[in-house]
Amino acid sequence: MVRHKKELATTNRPARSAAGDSPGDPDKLWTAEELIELRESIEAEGLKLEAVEHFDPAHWHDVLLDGPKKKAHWENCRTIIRNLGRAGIPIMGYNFSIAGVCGRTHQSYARGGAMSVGMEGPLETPMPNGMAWNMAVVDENAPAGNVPSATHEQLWQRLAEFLNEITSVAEEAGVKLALHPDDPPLPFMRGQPRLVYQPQLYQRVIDLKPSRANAQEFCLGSLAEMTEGDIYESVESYSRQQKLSYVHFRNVTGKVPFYRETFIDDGDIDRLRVLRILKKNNFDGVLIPDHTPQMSCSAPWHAGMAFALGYMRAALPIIEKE
Ligand SMILES: [Mn+2]
Repeated sequence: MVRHKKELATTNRPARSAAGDSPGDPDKLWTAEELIELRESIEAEGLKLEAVEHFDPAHWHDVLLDGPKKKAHWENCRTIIRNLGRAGIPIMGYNFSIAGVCGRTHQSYARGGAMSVGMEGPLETPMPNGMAWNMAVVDENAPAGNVPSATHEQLWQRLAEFLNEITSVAEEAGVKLALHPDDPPLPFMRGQPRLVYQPQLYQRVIDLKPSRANAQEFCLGSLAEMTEGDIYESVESYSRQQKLSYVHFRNVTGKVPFYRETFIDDGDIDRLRVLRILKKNNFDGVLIPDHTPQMSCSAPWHAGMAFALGYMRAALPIIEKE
């Protein structure tokens, strides 16, 4: 395997907060007014706001960690979901993960030496106390030491409790809870269990809480990185069940723990085949690029996203005319 030397400048990704990967204010939940303002600012540009992606770890970390603030954090989630509903935003994306997105490497993996994300083997470093969802500090007063390893059954129990506490509120609010699969999808990361690290585990989530509000943030990249299953069968099965709320439309080569994120036209996934399955099953939600390799120019992240969006804009009419 060729080793590359360049490192990704994290500032290339404007979606992050100025403070980097830090949680927000634990006492300041997103208000309906703020969310309405956000939606209206997007509509003023002739666009529609379809989803908010992820709770802030500051607002719900003890739901994931089964910590002492769990009940208050369920209430935070209910409040945020109600506020989304009031603001007319129909989808809340989330990733039910203790360790979060972690353990990837950033190097010039993609075509033309474009900076991209990959994996060079599993990350075994334990999670220090006070950390949740790969955010450095959710509890500044945490004692020294590491977060004890949970089991898969404990993690599923936490999800079951969460869905039991939240789903009826989401139904009333007209908001779908859209679960992202694990990124990267290994059974454990940093000594913590992962939830959806094989395609069939998504079915377990659906069956755990039958509800129109229990839906998927369907990440093609993470699903293709999984060691079992077939990406087209996954798209077929879950889109036929009408469980896709929106799709992360991206491409990869390889599988965990050794894979590379590629340009949309350059990986293992046959994009048009995926689009044809979605069309057959009447998927009418949003496709977004999620993330892409970054091009060498003054706006690396934006150029990569523009390339993916251009590809998608060209592909959709081809599929629609068939
Ligand atoms: Mn994704």
